[in-house]
Amino acid sequence: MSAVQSQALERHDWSLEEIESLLELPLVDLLWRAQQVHRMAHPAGYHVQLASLLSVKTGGCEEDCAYCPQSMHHSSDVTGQPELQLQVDGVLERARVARQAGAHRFCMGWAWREIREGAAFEAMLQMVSGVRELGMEACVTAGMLSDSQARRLAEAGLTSYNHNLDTSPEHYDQIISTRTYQERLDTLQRARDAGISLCCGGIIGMGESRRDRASLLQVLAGLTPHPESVPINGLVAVEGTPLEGQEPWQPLELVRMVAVARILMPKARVRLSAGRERLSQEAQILCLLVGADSIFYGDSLLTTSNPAVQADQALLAAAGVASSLEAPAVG
Ligand code: SAM
Ligand code: DTB
Ligand code: SF4
Repeated sequence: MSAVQSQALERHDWSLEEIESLLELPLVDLLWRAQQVHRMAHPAGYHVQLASLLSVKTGGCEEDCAYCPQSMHHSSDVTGQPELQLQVDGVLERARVARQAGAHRFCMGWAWREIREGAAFEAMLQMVSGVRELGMEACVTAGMLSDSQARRLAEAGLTSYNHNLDTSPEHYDQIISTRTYQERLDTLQRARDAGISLCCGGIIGMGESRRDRASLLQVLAGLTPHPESVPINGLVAVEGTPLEGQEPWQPLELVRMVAVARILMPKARVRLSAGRERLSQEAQILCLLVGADSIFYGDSLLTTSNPAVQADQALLAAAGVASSLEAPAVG
């Protein structure tokens, strides 16, 4: 692809109407368009990145995100789990096991409103540099951060900071009251300014409309540059959260969301994230077909379960798609 073609693909000025009409295309037309963009932006063909997740600090979070089982505001709060916050070697051992199983990226989560200074942050920095020394990409998700924390994470070698917008600006106050949309955007900018790549996406199935989904995608595609990774989550409706009784999302709605994310952000890594246990192998293959090029890999997400490693190996084999299995350097 020429530089001119590539620039033409990367727009930041999509209107809400344009995005909404993409989301509403007849499915066969949407599949075709998304595949064309994907193939043009990835001429080397399909390659799925495997990212493993570990919850380093679980539960007891001050934020009130309605979907999250780790919020202290909900009866689902999962505190009391053994904590890994200061166990650098233990975390790195988990990263080594994930690499052995074929993971290319290791993502670590802290159920924090914002990163705190002190021993746990020093340990986080060591975990990041240790994961990088294993030859893996390192991603952290830990809430808001300051400029100096972002700089220190960058110095430790952090590849990517995950901070999701979760939903549209319009639907946001139905979901979270303890932190603003603007604070999320500011956090993303701080990570970006420190030279860390961004992992930023959202969740479907939280009572939002198609227009809300379009609006979330508009904000994501409006970021310059586009986020390097865009996780698309389907709500895992956990008992004890305010969203436990939410009507289940439709698998084809997730396919549509992935497809439009791919069309709007041709080069981003679009990660098929939470909710895969609700998708058949065939629905997951549709997601790959329309441009999902990463999955969370390993039996668990942060506090909920994820398809087994063997099932994912069977999925990639059935789809005929290469993974980043051979990619990590040995270190
Ligand atoms: N506390 C940090 C934060 O909020 O950025 C990091 C951890 S938080 C659990 C990371 C992301 O996981 C959330 O932004 C949300 O998009 C996703 N998530 C959490 N619970 C979920 C659920 N039940 N279903 C789908 N996605 C979920
Ligand atoms: C993302 O977008 N999804 C992941 C990761 N980034 C951190 C987390 C999903 C969490 C699902 C609910 C749980 O397991 O607690
Ligand atoms: Fe959960 Fe993160 Fe929200 Fe805390 S900030 S409640 S960990 S999603």
